[in-house]
Amino acid sequence: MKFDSLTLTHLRMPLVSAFETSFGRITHRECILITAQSNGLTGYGECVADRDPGYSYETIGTAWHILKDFIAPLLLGQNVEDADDFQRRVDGIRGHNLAKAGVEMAIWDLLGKRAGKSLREMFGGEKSKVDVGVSVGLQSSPEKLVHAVADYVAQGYRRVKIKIKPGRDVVDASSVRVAFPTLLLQVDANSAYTLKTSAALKPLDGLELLLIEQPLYEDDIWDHRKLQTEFKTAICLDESIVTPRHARYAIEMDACRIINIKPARLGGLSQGIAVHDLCRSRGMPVWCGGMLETGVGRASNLALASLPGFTLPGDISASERYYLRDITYERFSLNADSTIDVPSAPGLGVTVDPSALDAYRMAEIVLKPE
Ligand code: OSB
Ligand code: MG
Repeated sequence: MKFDSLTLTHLRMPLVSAFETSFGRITHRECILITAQSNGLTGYGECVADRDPGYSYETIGTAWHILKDFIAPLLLGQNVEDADDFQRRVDGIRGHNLAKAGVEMAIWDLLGKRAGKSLREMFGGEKSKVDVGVSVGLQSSPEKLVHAVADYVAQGYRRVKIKIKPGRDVVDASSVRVAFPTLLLQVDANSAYTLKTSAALKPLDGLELLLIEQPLYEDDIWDHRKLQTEFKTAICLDESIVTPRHARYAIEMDACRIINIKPARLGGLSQGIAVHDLCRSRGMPVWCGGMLETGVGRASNLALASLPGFTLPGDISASERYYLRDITYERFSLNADSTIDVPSAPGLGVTVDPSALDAYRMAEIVLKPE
């Protein structure tokens, strides 16, 4: 597959409601849409780096730089066979997984379109619809949080994740648990605790939570092992797992009992599949995380989550939970059984609405072979 051009489009999109985590509050989400042209076909990819280095060290600015100055020159005018070939080419670029993953997604879209197969078919995904939940940000009070959760439950979400941070953990989670005694409920700390301050989380162990996501440092798998021995609730790692090797370390150390797979964090869909395969062979349950993706990234997450090892509901919600107007013509909606359909058209199975790009574009650059 010859790369004729790569277009980077910096988008800034208003969220339906502000999203607050332990690392910050956003009212708009930014991302870089990657458009790859090859032999008359167009492939799309989404780089989920945000404006600020909160979740990841990568930002729109660093991803733009790495994409333009390091990744694009390795691809333009070149024949890239597939995702493995892409990974070999970018192997010399240390880190910057969000940038790499955006391009790999566009490659998969092109490969699927060329073969006339959906990503789900290309991956060997077994499910035509996947179980999903909703991720609810920190609210101004526990009462507001219960209201927000009630609203999502009324919409049909059967699994809810709430964000926590020091001082906003046990009361928040208990309030939701009291209001919804049988709801599938989990919490996400986004690395906001230390081994010392995590003692405050102990009462969570009595709330029948599905899991406690990434309580400690993003670069520390060992201390999560120590914490897991003190909790009967499953610890789940998100930020800590940035390569398939980290997944193996976590499994071998018993650092967690569940892993959140985000292909962006791992550097591409191929790496997400590798972690899925490893976890499946070792009996480690996984689920698909989210990064408030547009319809492009959401299509990609749905295809990945159709693989059989994804046994827990993903952070993949309906389009209307995120954006009044998305950049794809397709909108994803929640089925009555708290599932979302996996796209079946070739590639990602979505089409980008150019007028939406006009509404959200902050900057754009078209890169061509020298
Ligand atoms: O930690 O899972 C996270 C969004 C941005 C950055 C990190 C996270 C999240 C979410 C949102 O929880 C999940 C979604 O896309 O619905
Ligand atoms: Mg998380």
